[in-house]
Parts: sequence; structure tokens; C-alpha cells
Amino acid sequence: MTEFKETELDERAIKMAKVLSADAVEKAGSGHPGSPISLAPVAYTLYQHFIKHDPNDPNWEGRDRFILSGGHASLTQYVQLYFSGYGVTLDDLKHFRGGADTRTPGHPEYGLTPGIEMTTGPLGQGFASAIGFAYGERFQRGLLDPNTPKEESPFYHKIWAICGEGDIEEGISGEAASLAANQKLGNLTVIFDANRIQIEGDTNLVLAEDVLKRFQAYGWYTDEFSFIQPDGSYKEDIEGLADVIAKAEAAAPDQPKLIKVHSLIAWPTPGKTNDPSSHGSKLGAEAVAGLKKLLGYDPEESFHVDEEALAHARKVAERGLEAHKEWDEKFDAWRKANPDKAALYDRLKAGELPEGFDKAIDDLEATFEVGKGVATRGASGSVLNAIAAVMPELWGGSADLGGSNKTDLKGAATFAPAECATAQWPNCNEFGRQLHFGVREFTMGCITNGILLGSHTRPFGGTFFMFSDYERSAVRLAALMEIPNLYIWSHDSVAVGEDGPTHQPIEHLASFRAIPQLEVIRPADAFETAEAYRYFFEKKNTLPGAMVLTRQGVPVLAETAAKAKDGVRKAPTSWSTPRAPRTSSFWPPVPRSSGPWPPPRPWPTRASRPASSPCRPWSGSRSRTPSTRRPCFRPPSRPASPSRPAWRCRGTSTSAPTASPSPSSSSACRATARRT
Ligand SMILES: Cc1ncc(C[n+]2csc(CCOP(=O)(O)OP(=O)(O)O)c2C)c(N)n1
Repeated sequence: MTEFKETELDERAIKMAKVLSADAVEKAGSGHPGSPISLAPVAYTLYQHFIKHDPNDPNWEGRDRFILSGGHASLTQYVQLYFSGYGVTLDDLKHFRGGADTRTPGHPEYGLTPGIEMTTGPLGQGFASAIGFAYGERFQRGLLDPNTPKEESPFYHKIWAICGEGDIEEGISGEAASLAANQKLGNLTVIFDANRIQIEGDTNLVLAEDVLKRFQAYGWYTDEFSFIQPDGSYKEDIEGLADVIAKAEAAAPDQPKLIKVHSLIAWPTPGKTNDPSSHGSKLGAEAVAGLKKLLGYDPEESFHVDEEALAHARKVAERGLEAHKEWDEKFDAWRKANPDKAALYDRLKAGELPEGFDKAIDDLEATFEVGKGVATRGASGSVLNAIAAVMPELWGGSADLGGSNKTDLKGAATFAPAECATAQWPNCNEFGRQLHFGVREFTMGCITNGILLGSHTRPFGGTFFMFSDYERSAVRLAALMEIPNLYIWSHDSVAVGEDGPTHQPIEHLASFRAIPQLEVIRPADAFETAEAYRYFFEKKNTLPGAMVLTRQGVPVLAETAAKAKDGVRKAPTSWSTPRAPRTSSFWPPVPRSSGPWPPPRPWPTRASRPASSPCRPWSGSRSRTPSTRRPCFRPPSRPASPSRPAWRCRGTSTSAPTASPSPSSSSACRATARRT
């Protein structure tokens, strides 16, 4: 039982949340009103009673994190941010989906709106990244405050998420849920809004299994609560819901929790309740008027604010301030008792590198032998191990290809509870830094995104370049959010050997290079690999980077020893006479099974010189347009990049993107056009 008692003002605030959501979509002319209307009591209960937050300081270190996995229901969150006093205004609600200048876009965007922890919209990713947030919480606490019982540590916090059937149907949620249970992520609670409606209608057609049993099998704690009463009536009993959540929190400290809430989409909108049309279209004037009448609002008035109910809801900010003050005391005591850790925290928070970072790379480079054949994946592994020695915040692993990707950190404990230990990985520790994702590339991308968003630490994840396809959607989201995820993609070309065409990346380089704000880095040799890492970590621009690395040995070049340091970050490095540079799309060259090695280079026969351009955005060969709108709510460790392509082209008030290739009007399919 909780001490949470629903008052008349709570009830009025929930009604207002429903009406404002309906009005916002109606004014925008499009959007997703159904779930924000029926989820209003759930979100209100979480924001008012469970989530520890300080609306006056959205980046407060001690806050709980909330992720709305079904980003289409963004008004669910925007209205609570307005109620809580995050600085989201009534005007912002009136400009929902309002083009480039809106702070309330169709789907929540990280860095744009205070209180939004992550960009969501691609279903399933919020769920999976919430698990990454929980990874980040634990690892960061292990770095900074490992010996304090977790709930007493200033670095302990909880992760809350709301998801819908769409998230549950996506395989990514199941993949990630499996890991979450293994990891005993007891600070994660997900509310599953089971309204049994999605765009095409009743979910019974496509989601027939008992979801809670499935999650129990993963090892989750599960429970359910219904607003639909046995007699068919509907009661938004938020006290009952709060009891179920509180019971879960108390009963399962070491298990992630899934609470299924049976609801009716858009309840109580006349003609639209439990109707799929309410999912993604405006309700229409008649239905909105009907909703307002039912809830005691004037149907003629839009965006009416019940000031008394709003003032009541805003009191959550006072409670947040109190919680923050208490936390400050705890934090100050921790600082005094742990000056070294406090210095580490300050460095991580500022996004700075440790003192020995350059030396670690310099010392490693001093061991490289010019002329020797070294696979760049091997060089990458050496760099990771060298910098890991001075960067305790660096952690990562692979999707079951650690030995091949060279992502193993020598001597590191595995990030997993001790009871997960295996013959191969006996050293498991809840604060370990070696990650194992299983064969789950997409999960790896989502979890590392969550780690970056939820902590100040620096994760990396490896797989074969071929299987980066599985991870692509999370990579794209990292690029969109401008978070410096690090992908280590080895076996970069047709030269993967005997595995054959299923393992040969062909279009991958071009397709990943087409993702705006993803820095695809393909170093030519060991020196360029080391320098690419140096630059990736040292630059303040925090875009994600993909290291595309060879399986096979490639010669360590004398030229790069001298020039790679400047070369990776500037214009292409030249090896021969200064003619028009010609960047190689098939560099490094592929070793041939017979014939001389290295093979004769084709370039000198042409009127051009070879040049290495391991990362096109770094050498300035891809144009960027300045951002139309600066993100405003990011912690110092996650600054935005200085210039950004026009990802944010939405609505009518921005020009078309220029950073991404525009399809030719005459050839929707270029390959077909070329053939015909
Ligand atoms: C990966 C992905 N595929 C498709 C969509 C388009 N889409 C948006 S919402 C939705 C249906 C979601 O249903 P549900 O989670 O039940 O949401 P509710 O109807 O309860 O709002 C779909 C298919 C998407 N956003 N992400």
C-alpha cells in the first residue's frame, strides 16, 4: 500500500490532461490522441508519485529517468512536463507538431525539450534503451561509489518506462528484456499499456501470447492492473495502480518489473473509445466536444486550464526540490569522503579525457612496425586496451564476436552478477566493464545508446560489419540524438575469407556513410586506426563513430606514421606528387591469394594521386548545413555538435535537407534507371 490518496484535484488534473491532449492534436490537425488520453492517469501517477525528479533542474544527477517508449504518444509526456513545471508551456502544447520551431514535436526529441531523456518513436527502442539506462546507472555507480549500499548512494536512481503493444511486438524488446533479467536490473519498471489496439486494429490478430508469462520466463517480476472492471465499467483507479507498482518495487528489488495495465484507448471519448481511429488521427470536433462535455469542460473552449488543478500538480516541483536538497547533502558528503572519485566525476561530467590519454596512444604507436602486416581490427583492439588503462569510463564488448572484433579488454571483469559466471568468463562482477550482448546487435546498439544517455560513461559495441545492418536503426537514432556511440565493425570487406557472400559487406560502407551525423571511419593501417581513436575521443563534437576495420593484415605504412595524426582529422593525406587527390573507395587494398603483395597500385597510371580519407565528415568532404534550431537541454558531457545537417527539417518552415543525397526526380530507383 502507498500513502498516495487520489484527491479531487488529482482527478481534475487527469481530466485536464485528457482534454489538453485532445485539443493539441485537434489544433495540429494530426497526431496520436488516443493513448495520451487513456494513459493520462498512468503518467500522472508516475510523475506525481513515483518518479523522483526536479523540474527546476532537468539534468539533476540524482533524478530517476523516464522513457516513453511509444513516442507517438508524446503528449502523454508533454502534458506531464507542463503540469510539473519543466518550462513546457501551454503555448508549447498549442504548437504541438508545429514545424521546426516547436518544442513539442510529434515524437519526443532528446536535447530539445526539458525532461525528455531520449528520442523515441521507432517502437521498441525506448524499451531496449531503458535497459541501457539501467546498465549505465550501475556501471557509473560502480566507478564512483561502489561500496555504498545502492539505495544510499547519490548515484543510484530508478528507470521508468511506458510501452505499448507495438513495443512489445518488436523483437528488440524481447531481446533486451532477456538481458535485463540476467543482469538483475531491479531499478527498472516498465508499465505496459495493454489497450489491445494498434493502427490496424485489435492486437489479438498479431499478439496472442501471454506477454506476462513470456516476461516471467525471462526472469522479470510481473503484475497487472485493470481499469476495466469485471462488470464492464471503467474506473481509473490510480490508488489501486499505485499499490500494484509499490508492491512490485518492494517485492522484487533484483528483478526488472513489467506491470501490465489494461486500458481502453481514448477513454472516455464518445465514439472513439476503444476505436483504432483514435490511435493516429485527430478525433474530430464532435468527439472532442463530447469528451469535454463528459469531463465537465466547455465544448466551445480550447486549451482551457483548470488553474487550481494545475497548481496542485505543480506542487510536485516543491517535492522535487526537497528531494534534490536531500540528495545534495548526500552528494556533498560523498564528495568530501571521496576526493579522487569526485575528481573523476567532475572530469566525466565535463566530458574531458584523462591526462594519460595521449601518452597511452603515443606509447602504443611507438610499438608499431612499419611494413608489418597488421589487421586494423587488431590495431583497434590494441588501442582500446591501451586507452582503457587510463579511461575507467570506457567499457564495452561485442555481440558474441569479441575475439573476432578484438573488443575484449584484457583482465577486465565482466559486467554481470557474480552468479552469471561461466567457465569462459569466470570473473563476473556487477560493476565489470566487459560487456557481452549475446547475438543481439540491435540490442547492443540500443543498450549502448541508453548507457550514453543515462550516464557520463563511454560504451562501445562490436560486431561484423556485415551484421551492422541488424544494428542500423539504433545507429541512426544515436546520430539523430548526437550521442557519441562507438561502433567497432570488423571484417570490413569482401576479404572476409571463406565465410562467403553472407558475410561480405558490399553496400554497407556507402549506406552507413549516407546516415547524416554518423562518422564512418575506415582507417588504412594501424597508425590511422590509433589516430582515428584519438580524434574520435578528443573532439568535442559528440557524434557517433563507426570504426570499419579489416579482418586481414594490411601493411603499416611509413607515411601514416608521420602524417596520420593530422591526416585523419583534416584533408586527405598524400603519398606522392601533388596532383588532384583521389580518395580510394577500396582502400585498404584486399590481399590476393596469389601474386605480389602489396599489389601494384593502379593510381600512378592516372593523373591523380592516392589519398587516404578515413572519415569523410572529418576531412570536410561532406557538407553540413547549420542547425535551424539548437538543442538546449543536454548535460555538459553530451554537448551537441557545432554544426549539424538538416535532420530537423520538419513542418513547412525549414528548407529541404542538403546533407543527405536527394533522390533524382527522374529515377526513383537508380539501379533500375541505370539498367534501362
Ligand atoms: C519500428 C516502428 N514501426 C512502425 C511504427 C509506426 N507506428 C507508430 S505507432 C504504431 C502502432 C503502435 O501500437 P501501440 O503500441 O499499441 O500504440 P497505441 O495504439 O496503444 O497508441 C505503429 C505501427 C513505428 N513508430 N515504429
